[in-house]
Amino acid sequence: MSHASSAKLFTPFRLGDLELKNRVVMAPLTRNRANKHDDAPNALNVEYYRQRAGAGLIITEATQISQQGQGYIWTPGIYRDAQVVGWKAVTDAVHEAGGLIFAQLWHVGRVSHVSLQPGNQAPVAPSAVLAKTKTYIESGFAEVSEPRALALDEIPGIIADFVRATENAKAAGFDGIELHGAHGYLLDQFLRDGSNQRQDAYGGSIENRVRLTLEVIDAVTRVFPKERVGIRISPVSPANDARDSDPQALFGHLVGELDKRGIAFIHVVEGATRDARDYLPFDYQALRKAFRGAYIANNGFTRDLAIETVEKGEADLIAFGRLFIANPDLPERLKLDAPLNTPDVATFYGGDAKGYTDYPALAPGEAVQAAE
Ligand code: 8OZ
Repeated sequence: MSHASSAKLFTPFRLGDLELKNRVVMAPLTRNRANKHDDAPNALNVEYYRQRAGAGLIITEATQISQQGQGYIWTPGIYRDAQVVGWKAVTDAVHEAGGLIFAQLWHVGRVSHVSLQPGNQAPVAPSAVLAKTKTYIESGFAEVSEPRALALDEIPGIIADFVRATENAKAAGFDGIELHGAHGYLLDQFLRDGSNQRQDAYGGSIENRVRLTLEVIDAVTRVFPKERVGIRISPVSPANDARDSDPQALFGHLVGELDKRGIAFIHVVEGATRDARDYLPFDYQALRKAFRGAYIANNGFTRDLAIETVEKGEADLIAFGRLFIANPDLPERLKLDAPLNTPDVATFYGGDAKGYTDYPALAPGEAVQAAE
């Protein structure tokens, strides 16, 4: 097994019509540093993404498709003109630095707080079931608010918001989009029987619970070609109180339907988010085998495990989160087996350049040393 810089992880990968320069993906990472007045990306965010353009592919932090879709303070949006302008500066910088970047499109559903919602209304969800989870608002951590169930005639509006966000992503120069179908947010809430108690066409059977996600996929692939659309899922993660009685059957069915649609990738958070990879038994390779597009694996990968997983063909691409926070030049460091900077948890969410754009890349001398 090759653990050298010649490992497959460091070789190019063809994702649809795009050529990724390596198989190291920057995972979506919530950093809460958008403009405070309009949730638009700013010059600091441009610098952060530009520094990380050595990734084979960057997936942006989760980006709300509407104000209703926002669940945390100072996360960026992609529904207003100023936000599109802000994102255009990000994509320009990444492209100039030789990178590729997809926008992660997000509706939080019930994981929100009235203070973030239009008119301080209740957050929306498949069903009026409160999630046992916290969010953070201007004053700090807070329990999420009681949600209300979306009416059947509101669902086309949710799909329309995803479509508008996708049009905006295209206008902002993104190479594609990833739907946030993970971590107990709106699409995941519809998927799972722990949060979806609807009795209409969007609830009940697995076929009904996957309906919204597939309708969104069908709608956004009329804006971006299917080769430029992916989705993130987290089959067993308990993040944000996500629960389902049979994740293997649910996600097996979903991935089969995604395969028929020919989208670019599934991005799978294996295990519990930011926690154990073997949190619950689940056959991830069954999903990989059911899907002809690319498989991006994520969650707690080390250099060795990433190299091995790609070498064995168990994933095409590996997404790194926390290591990319602390190491702007992560692919180069991994390739050289150079030392890694340690991420500082205290500066993950919110703040300024500290813990955001001030992690050092390897100096040329260090790179030479590491290579020896
Ligand atoms: C950490 C903090 C807030 C949000 C996710 C978008 O878990 C998030 C998120 C992560 O997908």
